[in-house]
Amino acid sequence: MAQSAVDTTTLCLFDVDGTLTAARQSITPDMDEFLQRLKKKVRVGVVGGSDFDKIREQLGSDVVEKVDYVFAENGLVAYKEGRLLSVQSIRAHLGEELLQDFINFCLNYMSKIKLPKKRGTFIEFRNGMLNVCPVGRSCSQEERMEFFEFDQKEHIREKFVAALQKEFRGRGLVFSIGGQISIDIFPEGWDKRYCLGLLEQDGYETIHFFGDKTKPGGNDYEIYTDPRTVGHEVTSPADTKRMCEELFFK
Ligand code: M1P
Repeated sequence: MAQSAVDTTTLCLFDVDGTLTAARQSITPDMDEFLQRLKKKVRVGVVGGSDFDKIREQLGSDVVEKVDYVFAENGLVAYKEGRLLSVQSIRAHLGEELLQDFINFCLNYMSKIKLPKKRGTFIEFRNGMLNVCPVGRSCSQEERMEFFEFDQKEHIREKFVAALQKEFRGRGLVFSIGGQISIDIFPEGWDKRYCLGLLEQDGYETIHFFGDKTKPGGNDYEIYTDPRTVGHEVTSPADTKRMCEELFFK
């Protein structure tokens, strides 16, 4: 039986944590196989807030071969068809003065919070964003969950974001709560919509976006509501698969 051709006018773009995988976990074999099946129907890409190493950890070291696009750090590090397309630098964009003001403020603020646990790597300096983490990125999975639950009760990150918004008003920065333990910081316009600019030259007729943090303040909100995408809100990887089955396999 003849196989139907890939629809190259349609792109499905997936958030990673909570959409293709559980938060910071590896993709399941079932979901991995599903993406390969989907790739025979339409073009497939991923857009994560995390850096490229974390996306590879979660989706596989061959992720750039497995999907058509990998947009790490919201697309600030971009791969297309297995090759590096572009890299943006927050260091050059913001300049040392603002960077140091920001880092100093965060370290000072975090030094005054008492948490159930504190570990190491409180600020992760990435290509296109800074990731600030009160518990410390080197925490264990157990300590991560402990902080996450504590944060839901005490609103540690929401209060931190409010303080950052007050301190850095008018200085062109955005603060986004994307995952369980940290806050992403990047220049205005460098949210997940950044990758849509890179896709413009490829002339897709339809770009479907699937994400779980689609409410205001979530790191999928801007791309989910952008007129250039058809946004789909999902609740888990299983829900993402179910929705795609409905859209592309029925
Ligand atoms: O993909 C969502 C977020 O994943 C991680 O968040 P956390 O470690 O807080 O769960 C981070 O990589 C973050 O940058 C990213 O937005």
